[in-house]
Amino acid sequence: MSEEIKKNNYSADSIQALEGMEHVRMRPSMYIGDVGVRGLHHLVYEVVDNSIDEAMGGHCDTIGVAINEDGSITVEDNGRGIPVDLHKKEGVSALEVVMTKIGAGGKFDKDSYKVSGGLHGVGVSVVNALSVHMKSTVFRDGKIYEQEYERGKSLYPVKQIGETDKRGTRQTFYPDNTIFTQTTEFSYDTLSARMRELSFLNKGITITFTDKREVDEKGEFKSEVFHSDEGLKEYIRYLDGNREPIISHVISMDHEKGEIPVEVALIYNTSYTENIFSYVNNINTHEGGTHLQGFRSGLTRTLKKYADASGMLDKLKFEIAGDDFREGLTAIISVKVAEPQFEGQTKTKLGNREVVSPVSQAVGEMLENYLEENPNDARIIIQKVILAAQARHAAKKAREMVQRKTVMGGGGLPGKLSDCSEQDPARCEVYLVEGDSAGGTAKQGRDRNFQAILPLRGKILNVEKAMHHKVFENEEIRNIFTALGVTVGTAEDSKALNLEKLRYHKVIIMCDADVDGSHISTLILTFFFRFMKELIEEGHVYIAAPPLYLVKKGNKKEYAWNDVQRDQANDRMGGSAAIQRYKGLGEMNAEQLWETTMDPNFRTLRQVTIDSLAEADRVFSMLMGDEVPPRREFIEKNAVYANIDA
Ligand code: 0RA
Repeated sequence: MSEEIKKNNYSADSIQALEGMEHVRMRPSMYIGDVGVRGLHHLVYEVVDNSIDEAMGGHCDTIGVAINEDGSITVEDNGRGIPVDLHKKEGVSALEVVMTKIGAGGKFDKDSYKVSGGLHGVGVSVVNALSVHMKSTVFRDGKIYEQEYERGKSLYPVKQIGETDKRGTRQTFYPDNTIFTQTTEFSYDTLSARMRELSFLNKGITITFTDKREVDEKGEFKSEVFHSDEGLKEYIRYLDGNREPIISHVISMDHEKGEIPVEVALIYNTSYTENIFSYVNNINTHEGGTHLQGFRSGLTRTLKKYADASGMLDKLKFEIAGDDFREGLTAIISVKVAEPQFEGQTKTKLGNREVVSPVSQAVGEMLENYLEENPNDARIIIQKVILAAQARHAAKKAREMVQRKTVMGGGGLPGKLSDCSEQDPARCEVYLVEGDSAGGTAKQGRDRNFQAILPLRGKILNVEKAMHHKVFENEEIRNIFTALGVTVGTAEDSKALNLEKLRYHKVIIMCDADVDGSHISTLILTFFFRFMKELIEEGHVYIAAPPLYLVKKGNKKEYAWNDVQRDQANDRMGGSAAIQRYKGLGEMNAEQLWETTMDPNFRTLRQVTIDSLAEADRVFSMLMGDEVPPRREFIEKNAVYANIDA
C-alpha cells in the first residue's frame, strides 16, 4: 500500500471517529437506552464493566466506585492499566483511541476476556462523549499518565505526570447536563444495588462504593464494601433472607461446559412464588431466553425422573406440569456468552441456541448429585411439587371464573367501579383508592371524562403469603383484574399476562399519606409485581401524592407535601397561618382532592419503575414476608418504595 493511500485511510478513519462521537451526542438513546435516570446510571455501569472485564481476565481484584463531592463519578481498578503506547493505525496513544473512538474498547487485545456489558456494551468512549469533562489516569510501568477530555474530545495528548508503584486505571467523569436534562444526580441506592449484584455475579472481586456528597455524624462518608467468595450461592441467601427454606443447602454449581461458562444456584422455600433471575454477561435478562429454557428443561427433566423413580407420584390423579416444579423456587442462572444475541422488546432475551443444552446438562448433573446425596431434601422437594400440582388445579378453576367474567363479559365490570366516558385506553386512567369514603370523594372530585375510580376495601390480600388459587378467589383482586381488563393464562403459559385489552393506560394507586396508607400501597404494588409485572414494566403504574398539610390565612391557601414546604408557605403568609394536617384522604373535600392529587395540571404522580428485579423481589419478600424485624428496620430507614421507584 502506498504512503498516500495509507494517509487517506487514516484521515477517513479519524473523520469517522469524529462522526461517531458526534453521533453519540446526537442520538444518545441509541447507545445508552435513554437519557433519563436509567441512562445516566448506565454511564457508571459502562465504566465499571471495563474494570470487571479486567478482573475477569484475572488481572485485577479490586474496583473502587465513588460519587464525588461535586457529583462526578470516579471508577478505579488495580488492573494492568489501559495501554498508553502509540496506536500505529491511529497515530495516537491506545488510551486516546479507547476514550475517543466509538467501538474501539479492548479490540486491540485479542486475548482479553471481554464478555461483560453485552447489552449495550458500547464502551467507555460513549461515556466520554456524553460527559462535559472526563479524565483518565493510568498507573502503568512505574509511571502515571493522564489525559482529559471535553464532550469526548481530548484536550491534550496523553502526558506523563509522575511516577508510581501502583498499577491500574482511574476514570472520572461529569455527565453532560445538556444531554441528561432531567437530572445528573446519581442515586446511592441504585448504584449500590448494582455494585452488590456485580459482586455476587463475579465472585472474588472486591468492589468498594463510596458516596462523598455527604458525611455522617462521625464525619465519615457513606460507604459499602461488596465482596463475595461464594458468588451465586451467597446471592441466593441474600435474596431469600426473608423466606423460609425447605431444604438444608443452597444447590449450586459453577463450571464451563464446552465454551460457555455456566453458574447456577437455587433453593426451595415455603412460598408459592417462582423467582428465577437470569444473567448473560452480568446483564439481567428480564425476558429470559435460551439459558432460561435450558435451566427449566434441566430442572423439569431431572426432578421428574427422580419423582417417577421414587414412586411418590403413583397415587397422583393429575399430570405434573412444568410450573409445578418451580413453586417456591428461587434460582439464579448466570452465563457468559462471547457473542450474545439479544432479542425481545427490551433486548433482554438471549437468542443463542447453542446455550440451551450446556445449561440444561449442567443443571441436570447438579440436581442429580444433590438429590442422590440428600434423599430427605429430595422427598421434601417432590412433596412440594405434588402440592403445587394440586393447588394449580384449584387455581385453574378460580381463574376460569375470573376469565369468564372478564372475557365473556358475563359479570360485566365490577359494581364498585365508577368508569369514565372516554373510550380510548391511552387517555383513560383509573384511581385505585383506599376505602369507600375516600373513593366517594374521589368520585365527586374526578373528571369523569377520563378518570375512573375503583375503591378498594381496607387491606387487600397479601399475595406474598397466599396460594395462587386464593389470590384468584379474592374479590378485591378479581375486581382489579376485571376493571383493568387484564386476563391471565394462555394455552401455552398458564401465567402469561394479556395486556391487550388494558382499559386504562394509567393505573394510579391513591392511599393516605401515612403508615397504613403506605402499607396498603405496598400490598397493591406487591400484587402488581407478582401478578402483573408487565404492567409495571410498561410504565402503567403510578402512585398519587396527596398533600400532608393545608396552610391557610385569610383568603390565602397553599398545600404542602412536606415540613419544609409547610414552613415556607407559612413564611410567605407572614407567619401564624392556620395549619391543617391531613390525616388521610378522607379529610379532604372533593375540590381539594381534585386540586392537589387528581388534576393532571397540578398533581405529581410517581411512576413506579423497577431498577433491578432481584432487588425488588427481595424488598417485597421482606416487606410482605413473615420476618418482622428486618421489615421494621427497612420501613424506618427508607420510604416504602425506595428501591422500586425511580
Ligand atoms: C487491554 C489491554 C490492556 C489493558 C486493558 C485493556 C485494560 C482496560 C481497562 C479498562 C478499565 N480498566 C482497564 N484495565 C486494563 C493491557 C495489556 C497488557 O498490559 O499487556
